[in-house]
Amino acid sequence: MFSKAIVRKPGKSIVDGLTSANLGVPDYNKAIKQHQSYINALTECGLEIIILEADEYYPDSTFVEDTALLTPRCAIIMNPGAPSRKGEIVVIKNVVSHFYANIEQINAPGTVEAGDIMMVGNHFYIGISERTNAEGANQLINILAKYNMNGSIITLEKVLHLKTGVAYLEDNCLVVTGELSTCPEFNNFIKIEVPEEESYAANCIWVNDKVIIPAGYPITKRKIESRGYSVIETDVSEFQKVDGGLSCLSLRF
Ligand code: CIR
Repeated sequence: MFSKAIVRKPGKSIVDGLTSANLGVPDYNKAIKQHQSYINALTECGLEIIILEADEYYPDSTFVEDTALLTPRCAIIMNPGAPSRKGEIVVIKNVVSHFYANIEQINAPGTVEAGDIMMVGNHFYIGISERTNAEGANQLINILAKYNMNGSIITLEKVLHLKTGVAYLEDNCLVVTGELSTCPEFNNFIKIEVPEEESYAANCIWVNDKVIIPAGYPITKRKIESRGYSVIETDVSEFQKVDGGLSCLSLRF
């Protein structure tokens, strides 16, 4: 169960966020409203929300999930692979230090963005992507071992981050799409398959027995509900325009 989440408001500079999405430029005012609705959804799941002010210098800084891994035993500050995002960790480390005594760090030449990390109990799946390299993944596995946790590597071909295509809903159940549907590492899980046309909805989050999914993906919603989860929909279309998934907008712990 989670009790808190850290989020960061989008800045006007979100229009300059890194993207390959081809969905147009985010509307700042709409993004602010959607961000508030996202906070409301997390609150509905019983979380206390720590809201950080926007930082215009970092267009992608609303995607806080990529900057740290918050486990029950330690916090690990990332070294983002995207050069324009490296500085985002300064504020996050400071905030996280209010909640964690054990703080670790991924160091260059290792890079990891935590959108590439999926927690399944004490095990962490780590995607090797354009943002996360093998050196970073190995540093992470060594840090996890110090705290009696472990990790394994999945090499990604197409998705931006591991969690772009897979989410863990607890109870041995995964939501999967695209290249992650056929990944042998996931053979022993129950899988909810997201069809290609709804692939964006594979990035959803389990929060205290509820599942928050992006609005507008009825097939995925029905499939998740039919496994007994209560689903909350929230519109994150402005964040999708800069390749942001729903999970990236918060650090849950
Ligand atoms: C980026 O490319 O870094 C941002 N525009 C989007 C980050 C999305 N994060 C995630 O999927 N974990």
